[in-house]
Parts: sequence; structure tokens; C-alpha cells
Amino acid sequence: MNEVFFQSTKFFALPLHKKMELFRNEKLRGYTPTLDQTLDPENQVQGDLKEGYYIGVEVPEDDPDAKKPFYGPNQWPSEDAGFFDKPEMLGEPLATLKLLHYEDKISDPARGIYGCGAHSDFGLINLLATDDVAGLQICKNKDARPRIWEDVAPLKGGFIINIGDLLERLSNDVFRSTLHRVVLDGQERYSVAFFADPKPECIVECLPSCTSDMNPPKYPPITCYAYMNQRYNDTHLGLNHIMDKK
Ligand SMILES: O=C(O)CCC(=O)C(=O)O
Ligand SMILES: [Fe+2]
Repeated sequence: MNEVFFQSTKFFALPLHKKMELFRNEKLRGYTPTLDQTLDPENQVQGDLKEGYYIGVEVPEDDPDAKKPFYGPNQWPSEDAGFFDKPEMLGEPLATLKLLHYEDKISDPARGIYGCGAHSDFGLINLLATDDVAGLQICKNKDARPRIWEDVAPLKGGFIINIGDLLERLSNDVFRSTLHRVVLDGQERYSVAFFADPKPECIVECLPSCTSDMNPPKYPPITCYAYMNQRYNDTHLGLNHIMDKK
């Protein structure tokens, strides 16, 4: 993991115009600048104070699989793809690595300013590695009001496992997704998230073992692609808005 954090620091240190050349595409690969994603629009007055870099399974342009949604080539910096440019790194399934860099700003929840707004991850499961800067908080009971937020102490070298919303849907709420957010205290912060999701065409519907006459399915079936695409578009700014700022 040290090498991943090293490569991440190197990537985010590139000038903004270089990173914007790799602006995220419809394959969910590339750079997402600060304020581009708003994970909790109802409670935020501005976007998250983080920039990110999405890396997916490397599928060359001429591979028939590159026509499928969410499969395709990565957008590497021209200098060198380096450490991440290894097809075997992510393997076959829909798996996305997102490098994250938070600004050295102070969050102000009362005013709706967050490093990362409250959300649960969209897919099945997320492995999260952080540096040793605090900021991550979880809410164990997302239905309770008011919400109680607890700090998750940073543990360099460890992984935090977050259940995502597709697992909640598949399991008919047996496994609830983890509501979490990042509150910054003025220190710069790096983290690395690895999202493991079903293949895009997978129909996500209640598992037979998670339903009964007394407990009907709570969510209608949906393809992984339709669900992820909706959540991705709901939380990222439109492309035109960002390109105006370039
Ligand atoms: O940076 C963190 O600790 C959390 C990141 C996160 O929640 C996400 O990328 O979904
Ligand atoms: Fe998250």
C-alpha cells in the first residue's frame, strides 16, 4: 500500500491542466476535480473538498469488451502509467480503484461544507485504505434522527470494509450499507478506495434466501449498470459545467 500512496501523491501533484486532460469519461475512468462530486446534495452547499482519480480494469480499445458499459482503456498520465499500468492488477470483474486527495481545508458541517458528504457506496463492497490523518466518520444507524456520527480512527496499513447499496438491495436489507462521510480538520489527506461491483449487465435482485411470504423484496430488480450510472450521474457535476472552468 505504501507504493499506492506514493503513486497517488505523485499523481495529484501534477498541474491541474494535466489532470484535466484525463477528465473522467463515461467508462468511469479518469480524473474528478475538487468540488466535482457532491455525495450528499441535500446537506451540502458545495461539492466535496476532494479530488479523485478512477482506475478500472484495463480493457484495450480494440477488445470487443471495450464496447460494454464501464469497460475500456484507462486514462493514464502521459509521463508514465507506471505502477498502475498492469492489466493483471484489477483482473476481470467490474472493479474500480479511486485515488483520493483532500484539500487542507476545515469542514463545517453546520454550513454544509464537507471533505466528502454523507453517503453509502453504490456497489457491493468497498475496501478503503487511508493515510494517518483522521476525518472518516460513520453513522451506524442511518434511520435514526438525529444521526449519530462516530470517528473511525485512521489505521495506516489497515483496510476499512464498507458494505455498499447493491449488497443491501441483493440481501433485502439483511446487510445494511454503511453511511459515512469525511470531516476535515485542516490537514491534507489521502485515501484509496477499491470498489468491487457485479458485472454491468448483472441483474441485482433480492436473493431467494433473503425473502419470504412475510418479508417480500423491498427493491425492484435493476441492472448494475443502470443503478451505478444513475448514482454516478446524480453525484457528479455535468461535464459542461466542469469544462467551462478549464
Ligand atoms: O476518504 C475516505 O476516507 C472516504 C472515501 C469515500 O467514502 C469514497 O470514496 O466513497
Ligand atoms: Fe464512500
